Amino acid sequence: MTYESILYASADGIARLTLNRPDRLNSLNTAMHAELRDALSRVAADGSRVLMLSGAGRGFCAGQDLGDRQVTGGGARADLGESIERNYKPLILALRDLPVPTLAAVNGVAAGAGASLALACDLVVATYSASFIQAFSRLGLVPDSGATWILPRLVGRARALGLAILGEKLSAADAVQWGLIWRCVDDAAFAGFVEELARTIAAGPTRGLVRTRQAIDAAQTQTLAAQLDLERDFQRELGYTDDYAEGVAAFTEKRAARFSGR
Ligand code: T3D
Repeated sequence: MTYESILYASADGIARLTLNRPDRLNSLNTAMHAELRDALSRVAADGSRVLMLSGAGRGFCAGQDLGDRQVTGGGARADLGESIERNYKPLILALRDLPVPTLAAVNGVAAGAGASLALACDLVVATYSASFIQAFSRLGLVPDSGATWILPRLVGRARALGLAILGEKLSAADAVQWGLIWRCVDDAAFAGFVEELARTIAAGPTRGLVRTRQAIDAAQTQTLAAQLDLERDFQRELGYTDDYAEGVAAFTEKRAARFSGR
């Protein structure tokens, strides 16, 4: 598939996926959704060990392209449920189920489903000048693309509702303080910081890191006993991996581990 709305390249174990409609703040249209689905299906197959998601230009992603939602004469209505079912739900699930760790490099504003896209990643880092906006209430909609699921889990009910009802801009610095994202960095240092982070993750025990994501997500709905069972099962599996053998050998030999993701 030829990409027109995104850029995708994989090298040195890092899959770099860039939303690439900068004049529309990388808002999501039907073509971009199709390209994202295609690119995400390639990530594991091309040997990548981490996915880095970012945006071209000054924004990360402004959510749904509202140019596709123009209502003329106040009469038109759209089946947004169909749009969620066809595009947003598969996108968030594909990201969440990706067999490699995911890193959102939020280079600018992330609004509406654009914020949800970032928050679906395992690590979210942002420039100081970036911001997060639950823009949905400005349109009379509910937060979507997993926002109602992830927001209260990350920041608690009071802050989730405040963000969702008021639709105000949350600065990257406040997003860190609130526990919405992992870290924010000076704009000038951002590119180098995310590159180094992506390299670190790609060189890590990526199979175990994905199991870690799955375990933490499962804990949202499980009892402690069920979670202990899941940890047992994952640990049993990981105990047979090359990465575990390498980790123990590296510790014993007092050297850095060389993980393979196997
Ligand atoms: O519909 C469904 O399928 C249901 C699913 C919905 C999911 C959603 O994401 S709903 C939420 C949709 N997104 C928004 O409501 C955000 C709309 N954008 C904004 O509020 C602002 O653009 C921002 C706060 C994000 C950034 O503001 P600012 O001042 O930095 O930039 P700007 O000047 O508003 O935008 C720059 C350009 O991008 C501008 O175009 P122009 O005037 O230079 O030709 C603007 O129209 C365009 N743009 C920004 N966001 C969108 C967009 N064009 C289309 N769709 C957008 N979402």
